[in-house]
Amino acid sequence: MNQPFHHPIPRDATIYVAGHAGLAGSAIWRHLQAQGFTNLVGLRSAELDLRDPVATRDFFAQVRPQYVIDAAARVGGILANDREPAEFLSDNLRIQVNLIDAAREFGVTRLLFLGSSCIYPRLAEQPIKEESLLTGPLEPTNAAYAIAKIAGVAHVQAMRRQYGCSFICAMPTNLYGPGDSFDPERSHVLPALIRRLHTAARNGDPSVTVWGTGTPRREFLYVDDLAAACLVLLERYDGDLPINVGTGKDLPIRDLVSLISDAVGYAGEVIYDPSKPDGTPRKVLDISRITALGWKPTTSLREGIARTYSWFLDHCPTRA
Ligand code: GFB
Repeated sequence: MNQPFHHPIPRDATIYVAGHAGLAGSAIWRHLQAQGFTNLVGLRSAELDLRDPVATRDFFAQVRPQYVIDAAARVGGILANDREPAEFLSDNLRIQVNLIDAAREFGVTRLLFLGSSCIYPRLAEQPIKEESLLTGPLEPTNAAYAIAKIAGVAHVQAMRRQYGCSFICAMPTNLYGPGDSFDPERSHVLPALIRRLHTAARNGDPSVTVWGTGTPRREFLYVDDLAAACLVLLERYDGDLPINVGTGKDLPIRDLVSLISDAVGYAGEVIYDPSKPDGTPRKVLDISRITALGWKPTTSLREGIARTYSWFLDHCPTRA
């Protein structure tokens, strides 16, 4: 029988959080600090462009991180992914290749690569198990991003097989929370709707437009729950399969609209715009593997939306 993997990380270990200023990275940073880690390293993209192999290698040679969490990526919602496939493919491939190669070269003890649930086939059996990877065609609106992330998984698996690196992958579902992008065109659906419905409520608009048909189903994970999952995986998991991180529960976009309308106090009409893409019809993860490791999500969608809305009110211009 396999022994459970148990690798407590010393609290003074040098941990590099790539992408520490982003939605996922900033939550991971907060969680590691709260757990007593004292030697965290993070650089903004203006200080270190991870698309540059020489700069990335120089950084590893100088800082010698012992642990690496790769939360650095070009990300965006359905429209940004659909309109800019070249950058979503190229930037993400370059960032992850440079990080994973440097981590191997400089003897990083453990690396966690973050992917996305969009790596799975568009019509994968639901809830989606990790084994579904590469069993069918991808959703076209985010195929470029997905292919980059699948290459990252393959790279990590190759490093494990060829060099014995103790590197692993996690596949989070759609994330949201404090620090998200609320850009009306480029962001993901949850922050986009917080902003749009908030603005409509404040202006007393009689109607708002929501993209697509409202029927696709999505799963949403509060980003602080992802952060806790990352530490659990680094300390308790060492295998080839990417591990799903989600809630295991999904809902139609129409129901998300209702929840957000309640949170921001919008009572007007909602008009659906089918000229905008729906994307994949359903995407909900099977989370039995990570729950067996002792992690589970703790933030309900209603609570997470309330916290995210509060963050939005404190940080984003309300004249939007
Ligand atoms: O979050 P989202 O952009 O990405 O969109 P995906 C989810 C659903 O929300 C789609 C609808 O069915 C959209 O039509 N939607 C409604 C909206 N109104 C809006 C709006 O104002 N903005 C946005 N963005 N959507 C992403 C991938 O797919 O999932 C990324 O594109 C990434 O690569 C992410 O993997 C996790 O869930 O469709």
